[in-house]
Amino acid sequence: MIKKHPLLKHLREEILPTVFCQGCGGGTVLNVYAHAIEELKINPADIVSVTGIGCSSWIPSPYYKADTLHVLHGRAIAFATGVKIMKPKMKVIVIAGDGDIGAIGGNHLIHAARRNIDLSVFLINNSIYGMTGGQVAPSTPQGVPTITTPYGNPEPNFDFAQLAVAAGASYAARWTTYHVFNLLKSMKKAIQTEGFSFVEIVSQCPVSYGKFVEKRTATAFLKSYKENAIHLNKATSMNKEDLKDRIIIGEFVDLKREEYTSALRRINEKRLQELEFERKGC
Ligand SMILES: Cc1ncc(C[n+]2csc(CCOP(=O)(O)OP(=O)(O)O)c2C)c(N)n1
Ligand code: SF4
Ligand SMILES: [Mg+2]
Repeated sequence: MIKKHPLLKHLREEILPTVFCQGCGGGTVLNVYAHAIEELKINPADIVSVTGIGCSSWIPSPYYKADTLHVLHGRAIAFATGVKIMKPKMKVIVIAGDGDIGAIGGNHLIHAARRNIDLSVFLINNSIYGMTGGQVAPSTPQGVPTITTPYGNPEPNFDFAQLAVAAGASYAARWTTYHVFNLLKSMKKAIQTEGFSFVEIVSQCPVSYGKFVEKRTATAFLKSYKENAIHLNKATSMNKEDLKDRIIIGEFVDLKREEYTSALRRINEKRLQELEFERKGC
């Protein structure tokens, strides 16, 4: 008898195999995510996954077996905020693409980090709009030609991890699909953080980026992540020129400050006490 993989229970087995293209980083992220939930011994019934539209959105919906909100492109964090306020005990986890969270949804990202609402946000950064065929994204490196920037992208790209730090995240890290063990540790830490946590996952899209934009196989992507990644501790003593084309990996922030829904509860309780005081006429 063929033994079933123990992590298959985390997936909607009836719709496997996934629709990810061969070599897509989405499968690796799904694998690491299932390991994180398993190792943390979290009951998937206590998770609400929220996502928008894009290939990366398939990781939580439909493949990961938990209650899921698959919402409008760019609005995952906004819906997740509503879920967290109404269901503060649930683990609310947002997994979506760089276009979804960092372009159309960028405003929700910075304000959720500023509020320090207890969400875990995993942004899959494949440097492109993968699902729609390779349009430029705010994460596409400057100079790279895409379908919508055939003469080279004129815009500098966002540093999402640093953006989350500047906006007020309690935890922020960046890894790649090559650094799976570091990624696993960070995902677990993010899920356990009481406050806004953010993990940027640099991932390969061998089809929309690798084929149309810059010819590169999945293996070549992983090799480049291995060779070009540099740990934050080392990067801080290097100059801008030496850091060109390097991927800075590591944990950018890990701190504790008051979480948004706790602050709301604190204010509500105080107001209720005042009303009670007024009602008694004292
Ligand atoms: C409001 C809205 N605008 C645009 C689209 C079209 N659209 C669907 S997915 C997508 C981009 C996906 O890119 P990303 O979020 O990076 O995910 P990926 O496919 O790369 O994983 C776009 C522009 C849409 N569905 N809704
Ligand atoms: S188009 Fe790119 S991101 Fe989408 S499934 Fe294929 S390889 Fe993955
Ligand atoms: Mg993308």
